[in-house]
Amino acid sequence: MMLFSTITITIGAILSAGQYEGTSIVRAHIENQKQLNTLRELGARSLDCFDHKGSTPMLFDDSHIEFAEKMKIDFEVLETNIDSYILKYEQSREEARMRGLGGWYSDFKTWNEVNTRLNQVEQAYPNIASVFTVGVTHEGRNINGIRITAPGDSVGRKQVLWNGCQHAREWVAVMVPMYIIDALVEGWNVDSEITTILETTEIIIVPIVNPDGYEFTYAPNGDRFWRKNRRNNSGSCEGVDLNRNWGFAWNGGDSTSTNTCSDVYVGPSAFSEPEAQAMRDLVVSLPNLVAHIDFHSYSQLVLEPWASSNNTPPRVDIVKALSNDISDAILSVHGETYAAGTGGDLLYLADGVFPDWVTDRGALSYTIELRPTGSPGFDLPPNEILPTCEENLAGAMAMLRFIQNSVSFSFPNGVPGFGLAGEMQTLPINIEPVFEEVLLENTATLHVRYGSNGPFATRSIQHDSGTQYTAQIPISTCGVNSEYWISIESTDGETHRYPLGEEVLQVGVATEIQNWNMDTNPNWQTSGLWSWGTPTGGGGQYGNPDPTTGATGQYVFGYNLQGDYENNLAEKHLVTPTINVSNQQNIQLQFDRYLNVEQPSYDHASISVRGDGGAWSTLWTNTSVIEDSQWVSVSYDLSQTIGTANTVEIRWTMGTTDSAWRYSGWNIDDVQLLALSNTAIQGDVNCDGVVDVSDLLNIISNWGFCEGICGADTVPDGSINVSDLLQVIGNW
Ligand code: 0X9
Ligand code: ZN
Repeated sequence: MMLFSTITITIGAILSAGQYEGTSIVRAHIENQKQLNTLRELGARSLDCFDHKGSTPMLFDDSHIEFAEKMKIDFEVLETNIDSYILKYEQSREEARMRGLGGWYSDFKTWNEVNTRLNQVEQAYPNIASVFTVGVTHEGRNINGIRITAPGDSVGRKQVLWNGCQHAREWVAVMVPMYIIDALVEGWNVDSEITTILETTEIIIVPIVNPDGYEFTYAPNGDRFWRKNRRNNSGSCEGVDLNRNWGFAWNGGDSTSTNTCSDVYVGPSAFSEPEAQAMRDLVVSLPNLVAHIDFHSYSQLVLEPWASSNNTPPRVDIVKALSNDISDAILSVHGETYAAGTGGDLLYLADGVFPDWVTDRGALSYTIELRPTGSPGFDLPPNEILPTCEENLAGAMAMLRFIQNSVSFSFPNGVPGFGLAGEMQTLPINIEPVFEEVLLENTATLHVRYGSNGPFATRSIQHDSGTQYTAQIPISTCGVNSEYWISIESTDGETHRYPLGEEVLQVGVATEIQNWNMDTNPNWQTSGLWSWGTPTGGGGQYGNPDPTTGATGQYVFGYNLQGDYENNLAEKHLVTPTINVSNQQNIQLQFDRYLNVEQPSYDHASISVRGDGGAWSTLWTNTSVIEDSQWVSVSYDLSQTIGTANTVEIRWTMGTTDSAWRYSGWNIDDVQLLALSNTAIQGDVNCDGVVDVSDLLNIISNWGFCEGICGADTVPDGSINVSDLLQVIGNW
């Protein structure tokens, strides 16, 4: 249920006509730092999240156009009538507000509307939410925050800070923190996870750090594209970039300027601005601050520290484990990609930013750039507000979940969906303390059972070195899924568990239908330059060259083992023989891939499948450029595509390709066709489909130690004993 379901209909402020007269939106092609600096000094503003070299949308007035022409900076004019562009956007907002889909989140909200809602939340949930003033701006507005935590003594609880809108025009960065507030208060005593989290954690949210600037972007005589605060610089230009005013690497020269007209003006000194001071003092007042997110828009990124350099941040593995968790959680909601990485890798370096200052104080701190990825930039269509909020709530929850456990568990190769019946599935794990715990490395334990009831057997997890461990998950012989969780103890006597609470991970059971390890030539049908042999490390005009061996052994099937695929290529296929799959269910294709291919506007790589000799259907095709630099294991579910067919053929395709840019193309190895079992019965030791006396007898006749995986070891603890008998009886 949504809070406050009444929809307020307010007509959005419509900018007075003529405000942007003499200004155009252009696409500038900036060749070097000098051109960029000069444009910046002249106050030409970028409509990317930030100005940069290369091709970028910018606001140019006549003086910028004159300068660009003189400096021979290439540009195209995209829009001369900015006022009508803004008017159109205002109309789309007004319509969205009238339609009211998404309730409060149907349209962006002004500073006043945000304050009203904060106060409503406090009134509706006085036990767990309290509004407070973080500080006061140049123009005398309050910067408001809200604290959310379970009733009772909150001293010693972990603290988390989320803020939005250091940058005025990044409107969706206000809506996301508001939505998270709603979800937390509404989840209290309703959602068990949120309730538990609020008992151990105090969450502080400041939706609008820069209310003066924010109001200016709505004001009739304001400026929709305003970024900075509203300091009066006593000259022709106002404002300081709050996200350049922080006292870590302040005015360091990476995307900073001392020109008051610049959008990245650093201010007269570090922390010169009341907004930055207020947020700084808030952070200083949080003794247990463990994690922070500074929300911005746009580009869809989860940015790790440092912003100011390419140095490695403290606790880098943990920093990355959490940013990957956040990015994965976001992706899982609406399929939107928010790449995780550093500013240096994904965006640009920036000095004097909020998260660097927080990182330096020892907390985990990130910048999240919200939707969209590019155009239309800050003017996110109103119907994308709610989905953006939903996916970032998932990201915020991932952060809360992560810090609940003071130990981080991560899986460098991911967690397996299935393993082979009767074999051990190897699972590499990284285990590392997030806070100050010291781990007892030899206490790492796998808790595993077949099926979803009965006791868990314990097996020790091997400690390899440093933070690296390897677990071996037993996969049952009769097709019952394995459920497992992992634990480790620390010197303070605590046990840390993954996943949290009572959750478990599951791995399915697969049996092999066919397996081609490619060590001998399977003589599949080929066309073009497809062939079996040893790859030679050739090619790589773009992307990476071919490998020099298989994933295992020396041989592979590849497209041009000598080098790159050709330009202007028609589709060239590699086709397996017809494989009998009658009576098999849930068929999976798994193989090792080493693929380099240009993005699909130009070149294509794909996999198709057909059942019973019918029409080919595409199982997978590249949706972006692919540049493998190592073998990757991939798997695909065939069951939807082939239904109940009795035979199947699989086909890999290289092409079509366009007339330029060659890549090294497909290499494939260790191709397996597997069937996933879903009919198995727990306790059925001999796999005959019933749990009966024959299973008891089987256990008794195998009584004792079990080497590897044994059918009779139904509680997979490596010994066949009374617990196995009880398991069979329990499932009779
Ligand atoms: O430049 C900024 O302040 C942020 N981007 S925005 O487009 N919203 O202005 C990015 C700050 C963090 N930057 C890096 N980690 N490089
Ligand atoms: Zn920003």
